[in-house]
Amino acid sequence: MKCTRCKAKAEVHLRAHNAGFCRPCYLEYFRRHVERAIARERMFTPEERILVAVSGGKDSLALWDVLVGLGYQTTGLYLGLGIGGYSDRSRETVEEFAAARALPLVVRTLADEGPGLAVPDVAVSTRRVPCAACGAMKRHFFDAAAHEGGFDVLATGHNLDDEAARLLGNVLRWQRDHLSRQRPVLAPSHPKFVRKVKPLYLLSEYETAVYAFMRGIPYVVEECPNAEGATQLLYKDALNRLEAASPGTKHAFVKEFLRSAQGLFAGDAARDVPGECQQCGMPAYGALCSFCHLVREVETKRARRAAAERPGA
Ligand code: Q46
Ligand code: ZN
Repeated sequence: MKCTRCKAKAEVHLRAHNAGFCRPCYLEYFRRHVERAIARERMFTPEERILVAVSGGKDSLALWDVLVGLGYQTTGLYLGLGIGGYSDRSRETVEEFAAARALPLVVRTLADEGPGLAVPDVAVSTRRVPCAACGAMKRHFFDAAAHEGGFDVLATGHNLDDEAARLLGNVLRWQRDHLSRQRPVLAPSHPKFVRKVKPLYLLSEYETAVYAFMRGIPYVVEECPNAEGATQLLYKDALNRLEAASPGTKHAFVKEFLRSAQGLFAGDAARDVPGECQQCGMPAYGALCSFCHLVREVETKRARRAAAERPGA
């Protein structure tokens, strides 16, 4: 196959777009695609400061790389989840990426926060599934870091496969409140929140992997061990089968939802105006935000367990 742009020998074939690209043209295609998404959705401007949440995986590092290449002002944010060797390797990868390019990086480690909040420990203490505990803590630390650092925007590396799987899950259960927030740009609902954006929302996992490979970005290939068996993977698998039979399905699913249906749910989000958490001051829908609730639960349950284990108890 020949490159769709320059007619040289193609190195990558994108069935969903019925296009092929040589290496330089592919990198150009990817950059332009991100640039157009940023402009079309008014995600941010060159004057704004962007905090990029990086996990060490291909998507977030490809995003950071492409934003730097496009000249945006970026800072990376890495949150150490405390998930054994997986977290150690992710942190190393992110630190090496930032150091090699002299990019600013903020690192927070859950094990060092509050009473010690490594994901596996919090999951055991609160009898939650690890991903539920992890999700609540990630949201809190991302929001808090963006607010404390005075950033304008928080960018994440969610790609088309993530968005399609999330959409499928939301549609299967008709979760109107989730559908109302499923957008590539989320305006802040409180002065302490910042705008949240997903510049890769229409680029597939395959496309970001090819970009990372062609740019020579070392990334952590292994998935978080807790991802195994997650419902999200089941949806991704189903969508991959549909995509194989009918290329372009994922793209159409997400794009058409945003174009024709997402607005129908927008009213569901209008009521969501949070107050402030009495503990940490971040936005909250009750007296405490869900993160501070979680921390309190960890403290109470650990204290109870310690008391029960004391000799003579
Ligand atoms: S939520 Fe769950 Fe992820 Fe957290 S515990 Fe791992 S799989 S990292 S996206
Ligand atoms: Zn709080």
